[in-house]
Amino acid sequence: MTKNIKLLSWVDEMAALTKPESILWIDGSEEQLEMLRKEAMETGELIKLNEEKLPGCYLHRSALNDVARVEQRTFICTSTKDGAGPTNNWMAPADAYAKLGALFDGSMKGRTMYVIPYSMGPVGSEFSKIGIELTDSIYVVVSMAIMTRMGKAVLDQLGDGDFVKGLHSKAQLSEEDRYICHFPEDNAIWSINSGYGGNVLLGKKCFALRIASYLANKEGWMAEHMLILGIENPKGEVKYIAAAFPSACGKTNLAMLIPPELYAKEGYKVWCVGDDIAWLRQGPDGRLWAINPENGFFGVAPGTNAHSNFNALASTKKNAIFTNVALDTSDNTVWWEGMTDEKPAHAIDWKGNEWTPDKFVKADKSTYAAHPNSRFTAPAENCPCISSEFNSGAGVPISAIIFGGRRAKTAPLVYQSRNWQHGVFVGSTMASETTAAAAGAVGVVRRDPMAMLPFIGYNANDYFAHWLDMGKKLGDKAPKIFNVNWFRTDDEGHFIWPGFGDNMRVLMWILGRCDGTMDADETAIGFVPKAEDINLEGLDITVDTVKELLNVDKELWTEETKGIDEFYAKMGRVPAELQGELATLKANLK
Ligand code: GTP
Ligand code: SPV
Ligand code: MN
Repeated sequence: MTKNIKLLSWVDEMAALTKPESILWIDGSEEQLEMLRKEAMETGELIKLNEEKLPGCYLHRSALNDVARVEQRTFICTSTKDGAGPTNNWMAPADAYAKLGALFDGSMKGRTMYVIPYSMGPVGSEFSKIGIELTDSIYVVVSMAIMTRMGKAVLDQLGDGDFVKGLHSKAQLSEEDRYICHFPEDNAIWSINSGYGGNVLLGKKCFALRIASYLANKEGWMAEHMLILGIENPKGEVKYIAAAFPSACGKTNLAMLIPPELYAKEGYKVWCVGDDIAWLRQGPDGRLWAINPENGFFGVAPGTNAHSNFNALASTKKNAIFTNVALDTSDNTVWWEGMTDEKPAHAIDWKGNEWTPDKFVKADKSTYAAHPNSRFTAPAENCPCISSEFNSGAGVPISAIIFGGRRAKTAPLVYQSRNWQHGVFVGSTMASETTAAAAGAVGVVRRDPMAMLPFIGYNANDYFAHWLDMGKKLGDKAPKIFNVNWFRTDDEGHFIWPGFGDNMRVLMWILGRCDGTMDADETAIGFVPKAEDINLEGLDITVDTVKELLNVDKELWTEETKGIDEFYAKMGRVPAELQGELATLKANLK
């Protein structure tokens, strides 16, 4: 399929190491994928679902100990420790190659090695980059067929060019020997002993964020953990917004939101360009333009329902793969907590055990039928609100950048930074409660700068400096920067803001700020809306509640600056401009 000497010799070298029984080049054809699905059904790796209700859909169950990203076992292997910086685990490249080389040695014995050529971004776009993933997992092949543009067309586009070298083996799925290693200086990724999405679909977090952010710093663009959406007004004009929220904090939901009645009846529409990753660069007009490098959604299943996210649910109705959700045995379909109020009478839970509703205890997630980080892999083309620009190689121009996280207190519903530099400060100091998307404790507040803490592929101090540089390059054409928090809770721990589709009310204020039609009050932390300017038509929420949601509590924020002090101290060499912003914040709070 290719004459690319570098590619052919690298595949030979990796095959000599992993010793597969055979090698299969993935051409992307439906026949080949169908053959692989059949094989995976025979081994139980994939379970075929109800062909009438969920045509072309499959269920996959991962190993019980392999259900999320493993940040403790994820490494950036740069030649110096400073290259990886204070936020990453580091191994010297030679040590990592030696350690993982021993694990990869013979790891594909008796198995087939699949060679997957894939493009992040539309094939041939100026933004796009090509990767090759070698894997011994059919689940990875069929998932990459959804998540990326892949196959023969990509090899043709590659010619004798360069590519990101990704090597993955399930090996024995052993937890102690699980490693996700990135070699930014070699354009390479080695992942072993996992079968979970974020660890093994190497085009996603490993390439499109960790390797890409390293490249972006060198080449003057940005790779970010951001959704991209377009809001079309009744005149047919579309404004684009990019938003960075940590894992399981609402990107997929916001990206596909359905406008509330008050906007829908006026003719407003929302279009999804991407739900997880954005590659951004300055366009010929001086503005910041973005593409979504992916071709599908790897979305959180629990909580997704016809009301909370109709478009995401609709996207999963054909040619999708479900991972670690429950199997409803009455009709061979899938179910997860929060999909319907009524639970299935009988199901097989994500662990493969019999499950009935009487087993369910709300406070105990181990009794849930679906894993809290169960996911669907769905083609973007299934999404009812997919943007007409989704396949555009030129991308879309970004008017606003939004940061946000899960904060029970402190962060108001929305505020605007005073300028780009202040916005970078806001992003760099973001904090959020941890979620089930990564192994470890859930609900602990941690700093997660730009929602990129687990994904910055180089020194985070340099990453901040790069953000500042981008602002200087963009000048007055730079997007305005905002921060949102959908997750403020009352004293009983209930979310105060209705969220989901109603977040559009906040986006409308944001767009109003971008075109200069919306007023604001200046506070210590930036500009907040006048409560009356958040449209509450059709909601049973009072302006007073909104005032409460927008309140900037000086005591809490003074506490917050202490947390930021600590974080910046740990970071070591945060750019002086951001230190200056911190000093300004402290002065404002006095
Ligand atoms: P990753 O795929 O891990 O990057 O997650 P994501 O950022 O795309 O998050 P997603 O949209 O899948 O939402 C994760 C969880 O947050 C789900 O349980 C949602 O139901 C919940 N959620 C999303 N938006 C809102 C909101 O506006 N309000 C509230 N209260 N919950 C929300
Ligand atoms: C995330 O955790 O941010 C995800 C899922 O989008 S994963 O692909 O596992 O990273
Ligand atoms: Mn994500």
